[in-house]
Amino acid sequence: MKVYVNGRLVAEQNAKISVFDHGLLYGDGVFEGIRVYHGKVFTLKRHIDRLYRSAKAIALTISMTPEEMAAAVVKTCKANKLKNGYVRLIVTRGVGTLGLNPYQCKESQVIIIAAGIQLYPVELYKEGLSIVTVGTMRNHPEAINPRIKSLNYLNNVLAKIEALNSGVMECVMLNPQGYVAEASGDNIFVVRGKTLITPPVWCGALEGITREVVMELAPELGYEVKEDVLTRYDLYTADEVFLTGTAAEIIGVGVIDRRPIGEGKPGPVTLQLAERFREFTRQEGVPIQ
Ligand code: PXG
Repeated sequence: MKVYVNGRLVAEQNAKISVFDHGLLYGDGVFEGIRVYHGKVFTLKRHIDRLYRSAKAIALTISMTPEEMAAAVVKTCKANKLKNGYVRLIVTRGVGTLGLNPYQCKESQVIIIAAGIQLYPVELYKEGLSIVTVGTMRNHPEAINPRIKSLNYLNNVLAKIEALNSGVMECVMLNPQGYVAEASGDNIFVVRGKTLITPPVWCGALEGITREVVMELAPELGYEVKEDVLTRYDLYTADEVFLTGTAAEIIGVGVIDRRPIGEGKPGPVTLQLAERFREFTRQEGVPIQ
């Protein structure tokens, strides 16, 4: 595997960065997870735009333009002959001193890894995911805004630990007001009749790109989409609940807190949206030539 490190494609074993990098020392940086489907980089511009918004939000100046970044992603996919897979794009604050001061960091570091992806087991897409509500609340927006896709994912990691320790793979995270925010690595939707409801990002959700695509495709299929505050009541009483994310795509939730949701397995709306999404992955994307 060839890894992109600051403009150079190097062998995996030579892909190294400094122990003084503030990405390592303080989780000071931003990242993206991007899919490649059928030889095309899926929703690349949206990911690049979000990366630069995340960077701006933490006052990190990326040492290349968005266009150069997009070209570097495509180049890394090409070097690895990636047809279907997953790209991890990381930008750190760079090498600094053993102190918080980010102004000691001279230049951001850019790393691009084009690899395979570990999905949920296929049967879960038919049977439905079991999830639990966890006690670890989503970061307060005025502490670390959940809209920033930063390298500091401890909030999500702690929630994931709670989920795994409860014997399930994902969880519902609530915000400090007790409203539903999102899952540890996915956005969440509720289906009620012909309406899809997802929490607004101010409730503590990442502006997920899969979420955005679902919100665009759903009206074509006759569904109304609303952003609204959700409580656990809304999850427990929903017709269907599903999660969206770059890795998970669209996955139905069968059980939350040991309560069956709807029929206790992915419902017809979730399955229809998942099918439409799969079709969209064949249409959209920047070709890797
Ligand atoms: N919320 C959070 C907190 C996320 O990290 C999503 C929602 C979904 O966003 P997209 O843009 O992917 O639709 C994410 C992103 C992984 C992994 O390897 C997945 C994410 C982040 C980090 C790792 O499974 N999901």
